Amino acid sequence: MSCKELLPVLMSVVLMIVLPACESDTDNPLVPVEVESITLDKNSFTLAPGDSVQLIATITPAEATDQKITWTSGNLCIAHVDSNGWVKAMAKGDVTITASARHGSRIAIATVVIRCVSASAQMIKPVSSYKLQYNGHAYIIVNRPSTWMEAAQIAADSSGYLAAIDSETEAHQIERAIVKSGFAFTCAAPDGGGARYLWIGATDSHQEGSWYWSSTLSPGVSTTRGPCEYTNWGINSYGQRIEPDNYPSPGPDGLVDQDYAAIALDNWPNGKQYQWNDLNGFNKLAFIIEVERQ
Ligand SMILES: [Ca+2]
Ligand SMILES: [Ca+2]
Repeated sequence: MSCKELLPVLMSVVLMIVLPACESDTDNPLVPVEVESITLDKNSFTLAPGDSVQLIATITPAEATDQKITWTSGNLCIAHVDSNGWVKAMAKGDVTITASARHGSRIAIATVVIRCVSASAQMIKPVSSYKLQYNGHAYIIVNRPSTWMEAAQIAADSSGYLAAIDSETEAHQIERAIVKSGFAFTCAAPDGGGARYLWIGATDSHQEGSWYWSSTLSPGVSTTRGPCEYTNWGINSYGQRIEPDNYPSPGPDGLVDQDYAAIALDNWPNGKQYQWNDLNGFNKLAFIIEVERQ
C-alpha cells in the first residue's frame, strides 16, 4: 500500500479514536451546565390574609448544574415567602414574589393580590367590642383572639388602625377603656412571660429596633404614621428597661423576632401592668382599634 492509499485509512483510525473522546465531553459531569431560564407555575393569583400557597419554579435545562433557587418578597408586610416557595399572605395589598437562579441572573416574577375574601372581612360583633370616645377619637377594645396582622386588618376594615399612643394622657384613656370594657381577657403570650396582652399599632417589622405606628386607614393601603415618640416599654423591678428585647420565639416556620407591641394586662418579669412589650406577631391576642372621627 502506497503512502497516498494509506493516508485515508490513517485518518479514519485517528477520527475513530478522537470522536468518542469529544462526544464524552458533553456527558462529563465536570463541565457545568448553565441555567438558561426559570419559570413559575403561576404568574398572578389572589389570596386572603392568612392564606398560603406554594409557587413551583422550574429551571431550564433540567440538568443545569446549579439548581439553587432564591425566593424574595417585594414587601414583607404584605406577604412572606419561604425557601420552598410557600407564600403566606400577611395583609391587604399587591406584592411581587421573585424566584431567582444562577446567582440572580435569571429571575421569574409572580404578582400576588391580597384582599379580604374570608371571614376577616366580617364586621366586629358588638358583643366582643367596647368603644370609648376621647379627644375626637374612638377607641374600640376588641376581645377577639387575633394575630397582629389579623388585628391590623380588622382595624383597617373598621376604617381605623391599631391604637397609636402619642402621650401619657392617651395611654391613660386606653387603660380606662380596657377597665370599663369589663372583658375577662384570657389571651396570654408565652413569649411575654405568660402575661395577658392587647395588641397596639407599634411595629419594628420594617427595620429592627426602629419602632413606628402602623396605619391602614384605607383598604389595601399600608403605611406608617410615624416613629413612636411616646413609649411605655416594660421596666423591671430593678428599674431597668429591658423591653423591647426582640426575644426570638417559635413561629409557623421557625423562630421569629418580636416585632409587634402589646399592652400588658398583668405584671411580667420585665414589666408591669399597662406597660408595653414587643411580642411575636403570631400570638392570638385581643386588640385596640383607634378611629378618627371627622
Ligand atoms: Ca423587633
Ligand atoms: Ca419582648
